[in-house]
Amino acid sequence: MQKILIVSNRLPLQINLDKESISIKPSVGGLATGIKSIYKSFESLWIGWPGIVDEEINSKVRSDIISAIKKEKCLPVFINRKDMDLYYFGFSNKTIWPLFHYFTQYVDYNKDFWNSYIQVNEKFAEVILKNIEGIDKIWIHDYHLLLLPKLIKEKHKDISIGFFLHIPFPSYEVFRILPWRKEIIEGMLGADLIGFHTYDYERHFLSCVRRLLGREVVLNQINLENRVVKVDAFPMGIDYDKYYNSAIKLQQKSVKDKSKIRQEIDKHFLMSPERKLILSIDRLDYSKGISNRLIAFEYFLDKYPEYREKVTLILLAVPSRIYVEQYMNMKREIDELVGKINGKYATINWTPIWYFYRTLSFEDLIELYSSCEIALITPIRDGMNLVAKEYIASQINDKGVLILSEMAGAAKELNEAIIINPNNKEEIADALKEAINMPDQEQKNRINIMQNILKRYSIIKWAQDFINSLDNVSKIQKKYLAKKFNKDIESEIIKNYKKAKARILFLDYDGTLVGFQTDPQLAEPDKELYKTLDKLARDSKNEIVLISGRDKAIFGKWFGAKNYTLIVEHGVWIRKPTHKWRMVEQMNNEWKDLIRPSIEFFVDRTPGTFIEEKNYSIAWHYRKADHELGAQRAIELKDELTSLISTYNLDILEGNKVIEIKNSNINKGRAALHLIADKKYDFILGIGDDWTDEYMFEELPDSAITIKVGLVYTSARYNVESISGVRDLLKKMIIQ
Ligand code: ADQ
Repeated sequence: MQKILIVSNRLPLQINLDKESISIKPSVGGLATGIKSIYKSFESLWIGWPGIVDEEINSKVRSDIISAIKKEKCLPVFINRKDMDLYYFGFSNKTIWPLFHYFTQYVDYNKDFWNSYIQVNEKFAEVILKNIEGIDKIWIHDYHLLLLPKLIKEKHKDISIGFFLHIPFPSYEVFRILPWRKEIIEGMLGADLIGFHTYDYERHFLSCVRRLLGREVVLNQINLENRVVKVDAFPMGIDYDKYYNSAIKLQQKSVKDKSKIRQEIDKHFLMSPERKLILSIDRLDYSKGISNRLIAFEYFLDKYPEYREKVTLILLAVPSRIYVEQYMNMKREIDELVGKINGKYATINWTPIWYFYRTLSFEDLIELYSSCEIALITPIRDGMNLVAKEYIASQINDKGVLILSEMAGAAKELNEAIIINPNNKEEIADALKEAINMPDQEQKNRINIMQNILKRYSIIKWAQDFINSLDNVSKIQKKYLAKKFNKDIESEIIKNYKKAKARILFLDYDGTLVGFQTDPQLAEPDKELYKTLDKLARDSKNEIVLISGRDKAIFGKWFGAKNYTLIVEHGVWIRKPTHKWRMVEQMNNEWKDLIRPSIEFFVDRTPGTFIEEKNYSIAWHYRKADHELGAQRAIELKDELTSLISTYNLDILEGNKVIEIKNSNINKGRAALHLIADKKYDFILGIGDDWTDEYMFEELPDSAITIKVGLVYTSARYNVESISGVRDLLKKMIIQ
């Protein structure tokens, strides 16, 4: 059975120390439920902080805790009070939390916080590494452990690592503010699969990878030197059946068995049957927009006085991070706002807001969910917001209206809610009016659609989906590994090379034999390269072909006097040693005048890009442009050229940071075929690094050895990691 390690800041259990005896209560939170569902297929271990700082326990209690939680398949990472202050209350909650929720004014950039964050992440890594034997997968959770994936990957590159972020990932413009932004992104990239709640967070992250690290991103795949990383959205669900069934069970209870809160609510309905209850539940956090909600509620009572005494807002706030200054201030502000609104509108028979500041039992929570006609959930930013989903799951009578902030991840799935902007009090007030007056049939339709969505993508499905995707990434990586160049493949090639009587070597130039330069004119061949190619070309059994997108002039200058065959402009021109340039096939280039103005327009709008005009093609280079803007404009340009392309029988070639438009009957594949048609070769080698070389890999006969430089999708037989790998292989051939 495979073994999986789950890692989160907190272990999913509550430890109670009574004098010296220990009792443990497993947590029933959503995450724990989802994870449990994958335990059927895995042996598992959960690593995290047990919830007690070192200073509160002596060594005996410590070892008792270790053995007690071992029975729950958990392993502790012990943290002292100082680190808890700096790493948890500090960097996690005073730096990352506000920044990732766009509260940049609250961000504390404190070097001590950062140092402790590194240390605690290293501490987690240490515990994991000590227990890594037999582990196949690791699933790391949330913003407290952003550096951990890299720390593990560095030591164990074969272990599959997944990372899931439970909070938003902010846009590049916000994320870039962080002094340690690169370290954070690099830390996350240690994972093989990175999951977010929504596509927006995913694209923000990919944009940061592109802009901060200049990494190549293809769709949702990041190509690192030796590995691909997948990024995807997995909207976290809830244990739907648990909420729905509990609501049914509670409804069926006899009057005497009903909870205190239920009896209070029943009394309320008895006295004022027409009055509607509006529910607001959150952890007390500035990201949840509680003050905005209260201000909007006050505005609603002002704008629509006819609803006074017809509604009651139940405001339930769960104490959270109570010693952090902003949280204390916020608590004070909310207390005052509630007091002000109640003071302003209350009557003898009516209190506009019932305010609770406490944690509730699961049963009471369900009672509240199922007895409130409206849920008002208005976070300023929220990764997902499970309360919204739990409210919907608890509506067993096909009634209930959800008013939800568009800034909550859940809004992406729950389209049937009334979606509002939490900063627009008029919109919230109108949404309340709409909710109060929503016909029963419409409520039913909306609730049913949302319940179906939540039923389908439950927390269980979420966890399984994540793990399946992690397995798929491993498969993709293994596919690359199977093709990855190694000593055995190399000796096989050299063996065949030695045996062969007529050999032809097709070698792309930029990105294959030499590295990329921001100015293409600077990528001149070096002495060592000349030496290698000359030696190969000297062997009478060899034909060396440099096959490139470059133009005649530059290749003529660099290699004109050499004993190599040159194919340029992706196969337009060919020049055999000592011969003149000739065209591989006849073609016209009248279309260029039509295409050029469109490309010039892109050059004007995209700083750092330029046009390279070749005889039979036009290329638009964006290597020097801002990474993301360049990639974006490349997509736009391709889009714009689509109709011209089909009219004039043209092709768009996507090279490495270059888009080239050319006649469709020109490509490196056709040119290569042209050459091998002349003679019977028993050793054919093709090496290249970009999409233009794929034509060559595809057209060359099956017996050819085709090699792609870089670990990306390819139709070549092998991948070699870098240019130096290519040069090494060529040098080994000379020695034979
Ligand atoms: P949170 O910010 O904690 O989670 P949320 O997703 O709403 O926010 O989860 C809160 C949980 O607490 C819910 O399961 C709810 O039932 C429970 N709860 C709320 N009030 C309670 C009360 N008074 N008593 C007892 N329980 C109460 C973070 C991110 C979210 C993301 C989750 C999961 O900030 O955006 O949805 O993680 O990834």
